[in-house]
Amino acid sequence: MDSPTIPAQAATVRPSSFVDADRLWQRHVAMAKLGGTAVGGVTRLALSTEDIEARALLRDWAWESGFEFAMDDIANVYIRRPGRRNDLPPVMTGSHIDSQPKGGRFDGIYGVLAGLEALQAIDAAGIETWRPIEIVGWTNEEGARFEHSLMGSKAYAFPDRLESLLDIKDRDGISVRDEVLRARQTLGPTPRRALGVVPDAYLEAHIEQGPILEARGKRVGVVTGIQGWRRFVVRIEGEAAHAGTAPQASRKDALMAANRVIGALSHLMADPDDIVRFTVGRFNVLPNSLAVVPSQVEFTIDFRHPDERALVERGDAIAGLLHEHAQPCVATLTEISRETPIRFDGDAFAAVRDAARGLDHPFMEIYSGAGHDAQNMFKLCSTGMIFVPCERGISHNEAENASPADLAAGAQVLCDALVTLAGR
Ligand code: HGY
Ligand code: MN
Ligand code: MN
Repeated sequence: MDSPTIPAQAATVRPSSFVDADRLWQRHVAMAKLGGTAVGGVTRLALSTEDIEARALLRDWAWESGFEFAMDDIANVYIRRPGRRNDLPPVMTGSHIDSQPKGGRFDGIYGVLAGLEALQAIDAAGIETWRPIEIVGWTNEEGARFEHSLMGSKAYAFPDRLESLLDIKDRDGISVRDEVLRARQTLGPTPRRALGVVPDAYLEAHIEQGPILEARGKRVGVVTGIQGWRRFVVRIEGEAAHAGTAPQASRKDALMAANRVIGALSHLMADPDDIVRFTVGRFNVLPNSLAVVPSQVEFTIDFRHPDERALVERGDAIAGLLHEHAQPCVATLTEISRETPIRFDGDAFAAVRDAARGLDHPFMEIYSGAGHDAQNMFKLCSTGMIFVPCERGISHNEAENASPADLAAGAQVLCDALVTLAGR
């Protein structure tokens, strides 16, 4: 059997030296037009028209660059550069294409565009890798439109979940299945990629979405792990009544009950060390009319922690508090998503760390507060992540910003780490 070969040139010139910061930046600028908002942010909700257009743009760039393009049964898209041994499992890298409503230009799409830039740099360096390298653009990482985050990578890592994920509907009753079909029709004949193919390794580049790298003057973060989360939907059923006539004592006011519940939850989640993350991010009231006692409230809980024990203990206490404080209304609690904290190690983590060491950019190890598709890929293979700073740590916000030089530095680390992994 042949052994992996890398041309002599690569021994002296790192492929990362072919990363083109301006090309990478211009692609961000072009992508940001798809769903671009008036103040420079992006609303590119999962499988919306803009999100489907982004897939078509990625396909065009892949083809222009001479790479293969494919899509799977949940509209994750793949850009592939063959290796010498295409029967071997690929090394994969990527991130998500969708954004939050009024989100930023870099959250997610950076990891896809950095992957494409890395592939082009590897091409320019004249390197033939042993394994194929695949860039993936994941569907619905955010869970904003279809309330199940990390969806595309979940279907990839657990293909038996595909059908139930496709059945999830947005608030207008449109299902993921409907929109995947629309993506397929819009893109036209596209090779179909199978879900569940176990890669040799997975890397993901992402903006940090927090303030640490910038504050410490680092250009690159070698990610050591990701905290876990539990996410719930709470529904409180009360009774509509006339605001002018219904006596206070006999009311079943769902909003007042929600107010008591959220107060109790804030107490439960209080943490002097500021490690717990607790958010009520969506809140809906019915009938939402000035002179009517609210009959129903629905809200979400996003609770995160790096320690699984804390997730279990505080998370399991939510139900009891809810029933106690919602009275005389009736409350139901549904856990819609749960992720255990993870620690990166092994070959993928080492490849990122060694690539960062081999370049001149200041770097540090960093733990991720935000969730990423890497959490699902971690269940399949050796996994690592690369962070770059974002201005003032602002993310999930239209003001999100990152510098061309920092974005390029992260793409360089990705590029060298991919060549190492794909050469094994
Ligand atoms: O919410 C998160 O951490 C990620 O953006 N899904
Ligand atoms: Mn993201
Ligand atoms: Mn996000």
